[in-house]
Amino acid sequence: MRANDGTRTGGEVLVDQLVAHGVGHVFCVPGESYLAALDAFHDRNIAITVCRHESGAAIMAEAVGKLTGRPGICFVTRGPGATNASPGIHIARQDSSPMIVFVGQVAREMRDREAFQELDYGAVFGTMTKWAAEIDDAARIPELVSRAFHTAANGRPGPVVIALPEDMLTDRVAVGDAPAFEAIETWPGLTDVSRLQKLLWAAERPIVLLGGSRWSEAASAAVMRFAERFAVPVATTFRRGHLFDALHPCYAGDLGIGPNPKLLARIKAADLVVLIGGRLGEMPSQSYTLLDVPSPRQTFVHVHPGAEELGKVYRPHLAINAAPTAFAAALEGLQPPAEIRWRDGTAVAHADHLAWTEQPTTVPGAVNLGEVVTFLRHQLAADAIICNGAGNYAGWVHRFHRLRRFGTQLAPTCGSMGYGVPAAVAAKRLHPEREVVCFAGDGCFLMTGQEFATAVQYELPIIVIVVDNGMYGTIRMHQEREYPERVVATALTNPDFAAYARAFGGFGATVRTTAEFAPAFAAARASGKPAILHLAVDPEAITPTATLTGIREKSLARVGTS
Ligand SMILES: Cc1ncc(C[n+]2csc(CCOP(=O)(O)OP(=O)(O)O)c2C)c(N)n1
Ligand SMILES: [Mg+2]
Repeated sequence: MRANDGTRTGGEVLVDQLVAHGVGHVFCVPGESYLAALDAFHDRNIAITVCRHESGAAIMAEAVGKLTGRPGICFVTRGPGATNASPGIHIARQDSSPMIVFVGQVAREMRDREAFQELDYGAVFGTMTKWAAEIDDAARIPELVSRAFHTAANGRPGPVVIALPEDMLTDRVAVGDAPAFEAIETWPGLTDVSRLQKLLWAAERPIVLLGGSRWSEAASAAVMRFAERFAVPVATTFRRGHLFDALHPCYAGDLGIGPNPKLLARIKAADLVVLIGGRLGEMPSQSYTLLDVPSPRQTFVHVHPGAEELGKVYRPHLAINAAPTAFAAALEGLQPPAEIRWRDGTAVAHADHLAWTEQPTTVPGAVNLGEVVTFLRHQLAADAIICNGAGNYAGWVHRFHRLRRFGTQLAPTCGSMGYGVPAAVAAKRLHPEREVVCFAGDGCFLMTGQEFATAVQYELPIIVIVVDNGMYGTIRMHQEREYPERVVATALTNPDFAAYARAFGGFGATVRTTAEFAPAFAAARASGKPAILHLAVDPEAITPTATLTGIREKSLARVGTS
């Protein structure tokens, strides 16, 4: 119960800061270590989602950061709660998503005795976060929480961990709220823009790559207008496909794992590469083989909101420290050359992309995941949100689904399994009016599948497509490549995922042939419940273009001749 003497508990001050900063959703697993903060939510209009595991809560918060560009918030208890949250923190780090994790902490007078579940959060999360701190004085909550929001969202966004000693949260203080935070825009300078103009005018074969965070619908639209005016080909980097309309005439494709070889060749042959927002990390750079490190042969322009990323791996010819939101607006001021020499090449690039993604490949087995994905392409509205985690199954989703709009993709660029289900729960919680479809492998799904219970609890009719090949397929593929026929620890004995869904109170159906998918999907939709469609796929279908046996035989032949 709130007092009326002008004082508030630390917990109340904390929750009031979240209100002040415009937080609408919080994800948590409760703990006795932050009861006073939990209690303060009772009187405030913030939606709380209680989860089944802190990894789910943290991934949901990261997904909110990814979708909205504003810090996603999660609350977890000390020790095991905090360490359970670490996947989400790591994802926020690598995916540059703004997020704040509030963690309970032992009372101040017990610190440094290794009290119950005590951890040194600065030491544990220091290298994974942008900032890890503990609030010792309730009167400083407004200051430090304001800093947490700014730190998480500014420059290259990322995670912040704030530890809350239990007794601090019950202290009473008289202190004012901080004003709402605003992420700081980083604008390109006039000389940056004119130098870019000159480079574009001098180019013969330019290409633009989009990635990273700090985008918006308006920024994505501005880049599309720029692309149109310059007739320049644009590719999106690993799991950032939603930044550009896949059917835009300038779209050259998705630069992810196993991309269109023609796209790779085009980037290698380009004389100007303009990377906006991303880091071009190990996956999109094809293990750092696409551009030379540190000096790309192509003229390389790197636009990034974090100054520390510029020159970190690649030495740019032109480094522009700007957020994509601001940079995209500045693109409106650029003038295309009178004659665009690369126009025809762009048309070819888009045709190559369409050809690569149009028709599902033929694969062994009765369920063709490519056909399932292309079926959904025509079924789902353009604003449907597609979620996935990590595993070979995702290769079909990234290749054959065509993302048309900003904010329709939730996927871990850091390849963390278990991402899809919690991300889907968060997306549906934020956007109940939009359809949310999650793809998960059999391995991926059971890492965080218990959050299906959260979907049931909050009546969130997400549709989860579990692609069951009875194995950690990606690792089996690598195993057959490196150690053919020596299968260790990659086979999985799975439950009946459709029955799992029903046991939780959701809708479940098993799909054994491609033809069974459409009616199962329609029934899932019609049920109005969270749903799992259990796809029994053939383990031989290891990628859209390779079979397990094919990979094994190829590597056996290699071993035999070496
Ligand atoms: C949290 C986590 N643990 C382990 C890995 C290593 N890993 C990458 S893919 C993969 C197997 C994925 O299996 P599944 O979800 O069934 O998809 P499949 O490859 O079979 O399609 C593993 C274990 C990872 N990326 N993330
Ligand atoms: Mg699998």
